[in-house]
Amino acid sequence: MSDIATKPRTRPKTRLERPRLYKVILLNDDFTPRDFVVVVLKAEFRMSQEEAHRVMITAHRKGVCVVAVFARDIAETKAARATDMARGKGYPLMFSTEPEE
Ligand code: TYC
Repeated sequence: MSDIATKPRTRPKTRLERPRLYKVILLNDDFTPRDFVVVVLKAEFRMSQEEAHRVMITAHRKGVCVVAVFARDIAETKAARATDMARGKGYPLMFSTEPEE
């Protein structure tokens, strides 16, 4: 084995890994009105009408759409708030989160 491989570390590892980012994902359902999905996207994710409509239509056609990417706690809070907004109106709309690769 070479010297380089066996040499003990002389100082502690100081570089930290960058924290993982999390995707907020919009899931399609058969009941939530399209316009309401757009309202939620604009309110919770600060999207323009056009952007929110595009994301809503993508989820409607494909089943899911990535809304945005955040640090874990922000992604989870926004997904929960957006889902709760729909629950408050009696709609089954769902937002979930998952880590980026
Ligand atoms: N599919 C719903 C309808 O036809 C609209 C909708 C779109 C619901 C996107 C959820 O994530 C969604 N009323």
